[in-house]
Amino acid sequence: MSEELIPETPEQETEENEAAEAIKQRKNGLYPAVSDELAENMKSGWADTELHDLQPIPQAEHTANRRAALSARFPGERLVIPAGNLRTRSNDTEYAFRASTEYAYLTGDQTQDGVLVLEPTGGTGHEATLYLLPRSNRENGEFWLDGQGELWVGRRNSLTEAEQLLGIPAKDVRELPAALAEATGPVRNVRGHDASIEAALTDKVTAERDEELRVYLSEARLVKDAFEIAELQKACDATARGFEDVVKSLDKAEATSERFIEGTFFLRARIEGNDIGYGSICAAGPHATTLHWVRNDGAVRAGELLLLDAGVETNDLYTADVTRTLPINGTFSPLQRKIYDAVYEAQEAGIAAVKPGAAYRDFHDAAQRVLAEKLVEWGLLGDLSVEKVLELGLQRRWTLHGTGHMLGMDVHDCAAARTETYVDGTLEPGVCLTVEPGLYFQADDLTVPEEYRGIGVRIEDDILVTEDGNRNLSDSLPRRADEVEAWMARLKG
Ligand SMILES: [Mn+2]
Repeated sequence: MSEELIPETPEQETEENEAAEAIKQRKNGLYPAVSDELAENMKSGWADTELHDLQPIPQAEHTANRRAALSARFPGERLVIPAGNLRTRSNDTEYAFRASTEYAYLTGDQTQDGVLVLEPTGGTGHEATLYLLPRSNRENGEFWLDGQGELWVGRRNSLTEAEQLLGIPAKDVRELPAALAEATGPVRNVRGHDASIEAALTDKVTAERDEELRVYLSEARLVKDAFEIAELQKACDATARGFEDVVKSLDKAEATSERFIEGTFFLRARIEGNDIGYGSICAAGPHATTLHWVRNDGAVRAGELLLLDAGVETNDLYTADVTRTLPINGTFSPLQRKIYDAVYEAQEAGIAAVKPGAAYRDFHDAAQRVLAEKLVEWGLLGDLSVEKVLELGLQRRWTLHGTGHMLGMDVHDCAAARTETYVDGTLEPGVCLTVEPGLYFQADDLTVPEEYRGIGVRIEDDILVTEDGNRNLSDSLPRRADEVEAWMARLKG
């Protein structure tokens, strides 16, 4: 990549302080030190590329419903939901931008620095306005001299185009701080995304009230609408293809490292979606016992297992979260298979407990019970009964984590929801969660037979609660041991 254009210094007599002044002025939006002729030349000769009569994005009717629900919850209050800003990676390079979940959920837009404002209208209801950076000004040089000018970063939608696409009136985001400063009445802001908005609102908001907004937006996403369910299915389907890509290239991973697996899956995520929804866990051999192994720099060896936990995030920012544990050479050893079958059985019990009216905790309890039974059966817990093991939670030395979580735009979705609506809540149609039991025997665990050490198995699927039970959105990937082996044999050819 190239650097931002630095205005040339006109003559030798330019002093250092003049250069500093020039840079300061540029930062103020003025662009000196290019010749008058060039500046004049760059103003004109550009075609009008305004697009007309754009159709609304497919999500527009759903985002309108979501805003209406939000409006009903906070009548008479001004609500401010920022997309967030670019974050510096190093010097003048930034991380890839990913709009805040709250903003994208309510607008279908993903523009950096965008802000959704819901203005209360009299007694009930709100008027939504989207504050965005408009197209670059060509008269003042912003277009080609500013690092965020369209010449550098690409064409933006005009405000009129954004209005048509998103179904929300749009204004220049540079007007927003002053508008917020002038505004009176109660305000709530989603914190943590846009420091300039927080600064503008600092005297008008409270942490408690802002938190209520954040909690509402988390709980609103507990039940997915039809658009969201279709997106999650899309994410799972793309993820399944990514897993197939990995199996097909396992020989190359064996010749290099886990990084080949990470890169292979990432390629699929970028082709079919926006990104990976979280750092891929590409854990071969004993790395499978490290729950969040994302260094992915280890060796991939035949005879060991690969635990791959990865998910494609769609272009509308819904992510899958799928794990398969695969024998790298295509065939489970007897001990690997014994442990794998136990986890499979636990997952089956967990999935069976996902249905409308069930307590959220049920699927976790069902899976933990199966795992505890297996650990007792294998003699790893002495003479203790399964009931006693579960009562004391002793199985957790090897099961380690909860059996699942809500899934959606965030991989750990709805994380701000209150305990009573999430962990202590009841499942209903439209809820989507992961069921992902595992068993992990650390390489240095002296309490298990030596041959267990360094084996980690997790199987994770994305389960939608339906009217009469559930649907496994990721069931295009095999789970049963013999089916996994047959699938791998076919793909490895
Ligand atoms: Mn998960």
